[in-house]
Amino acid sequence: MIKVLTLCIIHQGHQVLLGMKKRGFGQGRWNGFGGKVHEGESIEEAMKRELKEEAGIVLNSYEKKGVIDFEFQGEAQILEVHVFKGSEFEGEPVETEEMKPQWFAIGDIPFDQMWVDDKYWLPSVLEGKNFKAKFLFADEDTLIDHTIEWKQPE
Ligand code: S76
Repeated sequence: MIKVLTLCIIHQGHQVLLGMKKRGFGQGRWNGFGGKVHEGESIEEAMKRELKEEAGIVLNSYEKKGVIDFEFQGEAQILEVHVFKGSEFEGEPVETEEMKPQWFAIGDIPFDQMWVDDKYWLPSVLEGKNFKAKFLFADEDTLIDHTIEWKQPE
């Protein structure tokens, strides 16, 4: 069983916009914005909808950067996360029920308060690389194994 999700990191100049997840999966961690792709919706439509819902912004420019498969040991479901990097948007990021947005300088990204996989892929994505990865977790805090394939942007 595969669940398809989106994840978008907003990157402008020397800063990234992350959100503190206030409830649900990943609560208490800084993360990109995203969520489940709904039936009848494209992956890109879902990515933009989630940014509007979670941060109150309308995205005008973005690039697809890769796909990550997440597996949690003992769970049948694979999370297939489509990763985007956004740049131009309209509106001011606002706190919503789900997320509290905050800008971070690239050198101050709070990796110790993020999903443990992020430090493996986010820095290179911010440098412009594309990738495909798999991460196997034992539980939400424990990474068992991973593989990452880096690709030249098309
Ligand atoms: O960067 C991440 N965002 C998530 O929502 C989940 N990583 C991750 N790993 C399970």
